[in-house]
Amino acid sequence: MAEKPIQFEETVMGFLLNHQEKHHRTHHFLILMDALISAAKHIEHYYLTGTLKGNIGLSGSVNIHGEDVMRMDQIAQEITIHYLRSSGRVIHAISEESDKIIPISPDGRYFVYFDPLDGSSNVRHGLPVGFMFGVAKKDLDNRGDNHLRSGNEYIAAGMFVIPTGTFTLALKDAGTWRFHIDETMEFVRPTRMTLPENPKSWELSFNSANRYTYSERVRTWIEQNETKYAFRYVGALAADFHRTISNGGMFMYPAIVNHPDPKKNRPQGKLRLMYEAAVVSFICQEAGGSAVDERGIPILDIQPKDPHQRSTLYVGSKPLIESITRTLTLAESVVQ
Ligand code: AFP
Repeated sequence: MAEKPIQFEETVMGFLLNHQEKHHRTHHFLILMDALISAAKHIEHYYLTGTLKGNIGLSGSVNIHGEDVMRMDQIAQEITIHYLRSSGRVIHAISEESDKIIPISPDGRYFVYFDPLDGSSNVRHGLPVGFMFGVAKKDLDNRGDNHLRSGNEYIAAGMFVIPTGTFTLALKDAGTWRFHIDETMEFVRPTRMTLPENPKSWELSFNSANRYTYSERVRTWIEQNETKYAFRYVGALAADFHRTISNGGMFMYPAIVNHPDPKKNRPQGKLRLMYEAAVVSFICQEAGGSAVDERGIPILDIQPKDPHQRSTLYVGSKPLIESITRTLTLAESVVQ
């Protein structure tokens, strides 16, 4: 039987090199991306061997959000900081796992906002988690300008769904691309992603256990629309949103305003703006979708006041975001 010809694929670094050349940009961004990709591969290795190496338990410490930190969260944080430092291209980083802004290289060029291991509740089950990041660039003419960047100022955002070997990357005004890991542990075969226009494949994704804690207008929207679409929820934003990009539809994490235990209300939502909501919103916009918060305000327009600021999130296919925005911005008098 004839030997199957060797399949050669375009690698992510080859793709980025062409992108930089095409736009007459520098090598600095390539070095940063190489660091982020190396971090993701290293994290995936530790995740895959987590059970055998005994790394899937709690670390015994609690993060700024009052959540128990998993041992894997610490490992992913340590790995990411190592690679960002070795790149020499990052001024400071903001991470879900660090209370404070992390100073890295004073003469760096970029700010990096990341969640090293999103979906901690899936870790002990070996289920999909995410490594998510957003990148913004410093204003080279205004060295002192370290202000927190809104999503519209990001130049790139990406998410690795671990341990599936998939990487989704969005580049400012250059689209959203998906890559798959090959036998040489290279991310290859850049595939342009756009949200499917045909509602037949669309899905809704939200924590249905919370639905009675949402506002009346959100509950009404769900009742009026949920029978039209399939429903999927993994509990890790990167994994759930990975599906939304592929099948279309909407992922939402609304405000929790009617919780039987008022202490558990989250009028600002649960997700963090800079390294969760803005990351998926940037990826979604470059794939032809959009994203708003509970006020109907575009997520990418929100100027962060705090590195760990929370945000409500509705992200996905434009017609669904327009529909939920109409409901969210309806005059109070109409809702009653
Ligand atoms: P953890 O990292 O604490 O598991 O939270 C994951 C997350 O930030 C995001 O990935 C999920 O979409 C969302 O929270 C899940 O929250 P619920 O468990 O409240 O549905």
